[in-house]
Order: sequence, then structure tokens, then C-alpha cells
Amino acid sequence: MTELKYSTKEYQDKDSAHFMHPFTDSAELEKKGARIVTKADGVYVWDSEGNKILDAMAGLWCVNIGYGRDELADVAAEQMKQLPFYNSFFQTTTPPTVELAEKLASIAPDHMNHVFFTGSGSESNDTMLRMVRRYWQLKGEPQKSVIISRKNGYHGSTVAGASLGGMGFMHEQAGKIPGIVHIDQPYWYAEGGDEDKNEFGLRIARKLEEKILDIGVDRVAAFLAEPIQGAGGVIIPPETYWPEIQRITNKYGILLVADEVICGFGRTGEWFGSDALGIKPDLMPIAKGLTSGYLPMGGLLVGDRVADVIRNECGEFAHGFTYSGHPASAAVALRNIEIMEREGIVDHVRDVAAPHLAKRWAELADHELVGEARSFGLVAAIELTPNKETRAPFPGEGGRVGYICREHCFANGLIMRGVGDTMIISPPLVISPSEIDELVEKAKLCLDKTLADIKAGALDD
Ligand code: PXG
Repeated sequence: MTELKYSTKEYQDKDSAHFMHPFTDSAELEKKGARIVTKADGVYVWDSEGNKILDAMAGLWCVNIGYGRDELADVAAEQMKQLPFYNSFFQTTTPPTVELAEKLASIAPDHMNHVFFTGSGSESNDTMLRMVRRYWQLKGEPQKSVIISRKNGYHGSTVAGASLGGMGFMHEQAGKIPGIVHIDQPYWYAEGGDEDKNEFGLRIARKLEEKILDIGVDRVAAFLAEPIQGAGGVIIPPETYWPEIQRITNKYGILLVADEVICGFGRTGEWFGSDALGIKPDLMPIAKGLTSGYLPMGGLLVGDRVADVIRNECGEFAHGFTYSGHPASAAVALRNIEIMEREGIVDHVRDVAAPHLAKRWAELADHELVGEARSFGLVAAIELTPNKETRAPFPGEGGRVGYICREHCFANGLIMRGVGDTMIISPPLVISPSEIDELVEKAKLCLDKTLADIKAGALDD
């Protein structure tokens, strides 16, 4: 293990002097100092003070096969020595990228046989927007350009990604491009009130139909959504939701885009969230679990309906990135998928880890602070509330209790993220039943500590 060059404090000072962090209040971070993560193995990371922490967020929803896989480091090194980079623009290609494209076509739904490579999930969604609009131009309907997505959805942080996403606070900071509209999300716990869950799912799905008719079907290009919302707070839709969305997109012939950046590559106990939820999308943005985060890479899986038109009628599709199909990333992605196949990791999620997590996670619903505990595959959430019966939010600005809880988790060896006052997890898919037990026990402890803080007046000012 490489020795660290500086002390924790020195790293913190240099960090705040020069490093602008994503989604971070720099002034607050400067006061506190960043936590410095130095090494990792399996489902654990270590910080520069030697603390061992169970990473129940898999990095950032991405280290699906777990940390410490030398095989991925070796394959990256071999590829870098052989051919570190070559582009795929001018009628050229590289072997690992071709092999990966073929592999992706084999694990994707049957009607998805092509992939456009990108460097991230945001770029995958940008690619989607440009390809969808080009598709309708080629179909002779250029006015079909509006994309409908959902409030509180997350699709990235580029201009298109943030506009497609439904995070109001992101739109406020840098605007939103035209031609994208948002409908309600299927968030029964927070927005369903007394309505029956499945009725709610149907009613919210039908907002898509209302919106299509409102805008005019001749102007609507596509509907975009995550199978299960991740960054928005692990929002698992009622069972009635996706079949109704599918019916509506079929009825009006608009394209259906399932953003698989989080749900893809085994997270739901199937290769893709669309498989688990019975969705038949035309396009699927992917990233994260594609390489298990070992190197950056994203892509857009393209179904035959769109691929046939773009490939045969478009001429040059004027789109692409320097790193589209990067050979070292492709080699890592390919080996990552091969390891998942070899070790049966998707089966492990479906048959072992997800059922165990579902059982243990449900216990958290008994805690005084928890209004709901939900899970699907290896994503899960708990809703914190002062009143289990009414599911009321905490008084004042949301997110304060989530923050307290998150800090207790860090201090007690668990990474669990707060989205407002919803605590969420998305652990590495290789997590074992005993590690799940440890995760849940730590979560209980941190809920107790959070409750004690509230009782001691943490919210009183
Ligand atoms: N789509 C989805 C569904 C995502 O979750 C992106 C696209 C964008 O991917 P890139 O690779 O451009 O970041 C994401 C990313 C969080 C958090 O706080 C979630 C993401 C990224 C950063 C933070 O939960 N998801």
C-alpha cells in the first residue's frame, strides 16, 4: 500500500485551497475539512485516520462488484500498455470496444443490439436527447421534439442532463433548456396521502397521458424515467405504475427511455431494472455499474426501432466524444461483466442478498423515527419522521435530521446517504448476508443516536 504524502490536515487544507467539489458547499467544507478516503477492499473503505467504513453506497451507486479487484487493475494496465487510447471517429475501432459492444448486446433485452459509447451517465442522457430528436427528424416529424420526464428525477449534471432531471434546485442555479417538461413522480410515501398505493400508481402514470394530450402528441418525442429513482430518494413505484406508462407510450407511439445508470448491471436482481420491472424501453442510458466505477465510462443502449433509422437513414450522426469507446475503459467494462457472469453476481443479488436485505431492512420500520422502510434488489430507503402515523415531515427546513443521521453513520463505520430526511443505501452487489446484518445493526444504532440528539434538542433552534 502506497504511503500517504501528507497528513490528514495537510490534505484537507490543500483540498479546500484548490479543489472545487461537486454538489458541495465549499464554505462549509472548508470549516470542516474533507474526509479523505485512502483505500478499499470488498464492501469497505478506509479513511486517512484508519477508520474502516462499510460503504453502503458502493462509491456512488457504482462499485457493483466491490473494491479490491486486482483483475480489473491488471486488464486496464495490459490495455494501456498495448493501446492506451485510440478514437472511434474516422471509421476506426479498437478490439476491446467491439468485444464490449457485442457483450452488451448479449445481456441487454433482445430488441437492443447497439450501443453508443460515452464517458458518463450525463453524456449518455445528452446523447439520448440528440438521438431522439434526430430520429423524429428522420421520420419526417421534426416538430416531435419535446421530452417528458419527471419531477425529482436525476439524469445528470450537464446542461441537458440537469434539464432532463427534475431537480428544481439545479434548474434555479443555471437555467433549463427548452423542450423538456416534467410530470409528477410515483412517490407514494410522500405524495400519496391516504390513497391506495396502486390507485396512486395508476393516477400518477396517467399524468403522462394528460401531458401528451396537453402538449399534442405531434410534438412529443419521448418519455424518460429511471425504473427506480435513485438520487431522488430510492423511490420504488407502485406495481401499477410501469405497466400503465408502457401502455401509454405504446398507445401514442412515443419513445420510452429507461435511465439505467443506477438500476443497470445487477442492482435490481436482473441485468437491468427494465427486466425486473417489465419495461420495454427503446433506449437505455447506462454508466456506473458498467465498469463498477473502476474507470469512467457510459453508453446509450439503442433498441432496433431507433437504431434502424439512425444507422440506415441518418447519414453522419453528428455526435460523439473523444472518449467514446475508450479502449482501457472498455477492457475494464468487459472484464467487469465477465466477472459478474463468472461469479453469478446477478443471481446472488436476486436469490441471496436482496431477500436477506428485504427481511432485515424491514425491521427498521419498527424504529420510532422511521415512517417507512422499503427495498428492491439492492437499493433501499428509510423515511425519517417525527410521527409514524401521519408520516409528517420534521418542522423547519427538510434535511436536518438526515444530515445528523448521516454524520452518525460516518462516525460509526457506515456510509448511508441522506436525501433530505430519507436515508438511502445501494451497497456493492457482492455484499454477503453477514455484511448486510452488520449494515442493518449499524443503521439501527445510528437511528438511536439520531433520536437521542432530537430528544436532546438538536432541532430546537
Ligand atoms: N442518470 C442517473 C439515473 C444517475 O443516477 C446520472 C444519470 C449521471 O451520471 P454521471 O456519470 O454523469 O454522474 C446519474 C448519476 C447522488 C448522485 O447524490 C447520483 C448520481 C451522481 C451524483 C450524485 O445520489 N447519479
